[in-house]
Amino acid sequence: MIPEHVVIDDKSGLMTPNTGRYRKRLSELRGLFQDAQVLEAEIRTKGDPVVYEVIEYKKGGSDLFFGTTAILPGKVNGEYYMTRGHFHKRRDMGEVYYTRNGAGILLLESPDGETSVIEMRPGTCAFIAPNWAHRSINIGAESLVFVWVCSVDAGHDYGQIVRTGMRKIVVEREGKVAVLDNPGVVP
Ligand code: M6P
Ligand code: ZN
Repeated sequence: MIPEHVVIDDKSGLMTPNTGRYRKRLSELRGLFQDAQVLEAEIRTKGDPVVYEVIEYKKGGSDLFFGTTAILPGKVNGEYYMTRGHFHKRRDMGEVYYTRNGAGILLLESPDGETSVIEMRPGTCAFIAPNWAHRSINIGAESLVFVWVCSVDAGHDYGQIVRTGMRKIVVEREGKVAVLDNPGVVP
C-alpha cells in the first residue's frame, strides 16, 4: 500500500477518486418514516427522489476506511430526510463524523435506550462512541454533507433499528425543528 489522498467537494460530497458509491431512494427506505401513506405519494409524485448518497474510499488490507455522506434536503409529512441508522457489528468500534455543509442532527442511542443529540454544522466533528447506534438527519435547506472515518471491521447492524425504530424522531413543528419521542417505541 502507498499513501494517497482524495479531494472532497464540501457542497456536494463528491469525492475524487473513490472506490465505491451508492444512493438510497425513498422507495428503499419504506418503514423508516412515520407516515407510510405520504411516503408512497411522494414516491409516485416526485419520481422516487434520492434521499442520500454515500461515497467511500477503501483500500484492501488497510485498517481504516472513510467516505462522505450527502443527505438531500426533504421531508415526508414533516419528518426530515435521514439515514437508516445502525449499530456497528463490532460493538467495540466507534466512528467519526466531520460535518462539511448544511445543518443536521446526529441522533445516538445506547442499547439500554439512553439517547444523545449532536448538532451537525460545518466544522462539527462528532465522536460516535462504541456501542451507540447513530442516524444522521438533514434539518436544513441544503445538502447535509459529512466525512466519516471508521474501522473496516466495524460493519453495520441494522437489525434493532429496523425492527423498532429509534426512540426519537426529528420533525418540523410550527416551522421549527423538534426532537420528539417516537410514538411507535414503547419506553
Ligand atoms: C455514514 C456511515 C456509513 C453509513 C451511512 C449511511 O456515512 O456511517 O457507514 O452506511 O452513513 O447510514 P446507514 O447505513 O445507517 O443508512
Ligand atoms: Zn456507523
